[in-house]
Amino acid sequence: MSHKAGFVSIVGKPNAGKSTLMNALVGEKMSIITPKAQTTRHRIIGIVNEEEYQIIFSDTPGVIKPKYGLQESMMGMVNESLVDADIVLLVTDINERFDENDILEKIKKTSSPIAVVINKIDTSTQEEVEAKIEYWKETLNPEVIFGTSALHDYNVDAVMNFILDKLPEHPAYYEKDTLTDRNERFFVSEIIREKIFKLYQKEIPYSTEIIITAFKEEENINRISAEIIVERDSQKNILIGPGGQMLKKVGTYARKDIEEFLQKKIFLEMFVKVIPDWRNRKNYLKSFGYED
Ligand code: GDP
Ligand code: K
Ligand code: MG
Repeated sequence: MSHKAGFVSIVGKPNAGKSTLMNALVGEKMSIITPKAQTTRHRIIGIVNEEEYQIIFSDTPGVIKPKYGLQESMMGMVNESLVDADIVLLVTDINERFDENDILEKIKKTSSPIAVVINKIDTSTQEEVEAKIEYWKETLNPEVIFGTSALHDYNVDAVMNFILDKLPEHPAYYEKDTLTDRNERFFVSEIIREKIFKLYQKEIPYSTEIIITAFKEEENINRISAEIIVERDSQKNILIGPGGQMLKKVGTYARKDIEEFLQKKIFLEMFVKVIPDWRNRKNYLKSFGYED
């Protein structure tokens, strides 16, 4: 039986309604959502799993990369999240001014199908909606334009049908079992990765990988062990920092977010391990899930 899977990038200005739309799209089918988790390629905000498809919604991974500085650096964000999106949703508040700028140039350059979602149409007249549709036809000429009210779940199903129509044939990217600790493990490792991205210069984040080696659920606490894999002793030293200070920081920040995510107290221990040249070693890549 054929199976579809892909990444849907939701881009747009702050407060356009991206999160609200995503929640409406994911709806009851939501297997997991986190505003925190980051991956190398995408910031995953929600995954929809069905027998025949898996949709991975994501936005703005650029925010975790220090080089982009201010989170408002929307160009950077758009740039990043477009890299390998299978489908792009540009969400725009019908009331916002969307000036001509590079963002649109970047969007125009992607080869992925684009939908413009004019959101919050509950706050405007039919004429205003029509005018905006004209505007977007002229400015971007996307594959399709929707008028939605994500807040009131109006016309969100049309957006969903567009996604399902454009989703590529592909095996699932992530485990499809329902909310098990596998999923939680994945997000826990992503939270740790995010902290490493935030706390270290660029070489370190890109040469590390995180493996959750233990995830023990007790009544009042989860005991989590993680291995941080690096390629060289020098990287291990940087990660740990003088007197272990840096790693301690990673642990403190990560624990806070993981507790918020799991809604439970956790005990987190982390070990840094050197595996020379792990990127080139196939069996390791395999066990990290980069190849199937
Ligand atoms: P994001 O920053 O793009 O993720 O935007 P949010 O999803 O957080 O929404 C920003 C604000 O707009 C929130 O107060 C939402 O309740 C509101 N909002 C989102 N969608 C709609 C809509 O369709 N109609 C109206 N009236 N408000 C909306
Ligand atoms: K917001
Ligand atoms: Mg949001």
